[in-house]
Amino acid sequence: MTTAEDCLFCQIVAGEIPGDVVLSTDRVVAFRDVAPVAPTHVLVVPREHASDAAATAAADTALVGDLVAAAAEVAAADGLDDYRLVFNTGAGVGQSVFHTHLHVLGGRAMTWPPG
Ligand code: DGP
Repeated sequence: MTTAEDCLFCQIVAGEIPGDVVLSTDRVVAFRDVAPVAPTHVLVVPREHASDAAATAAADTALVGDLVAAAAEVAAADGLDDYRLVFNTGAGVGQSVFHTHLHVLGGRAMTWPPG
């Protein structure tokens, strides 16, 4: 289990590892994904460490709303009317970093369902 001490995204939030930060508040930080899969691919993360969105919700329900509100700001700043928000939850569906993060994806056509 990833703890705050050995967490990559905690280190980006703390400025210990460089990140292309596009939004920062007292509660959340948003930075561009290092391996973008769309023209806009931003990760919105809570400053407070939790392993996934459900754990964040259990600890601080309003913080999930803060993530979504920040995602909307990020999308608007990139000129997006249409965008996709994704919380991967669990390795089985592709979660690879175990610090809650909301993917903001946009700038190209997308299909549904996802792969
Ligand atoms: P997920 O697969 O849902 O856990 O998404 C993790 C995302 O994190 C993935 O799209 C790649 C991104 N990522 C991994 N390492 C780094 C990093 O060091 N910096 C940035 N900006 N993104 C990273």
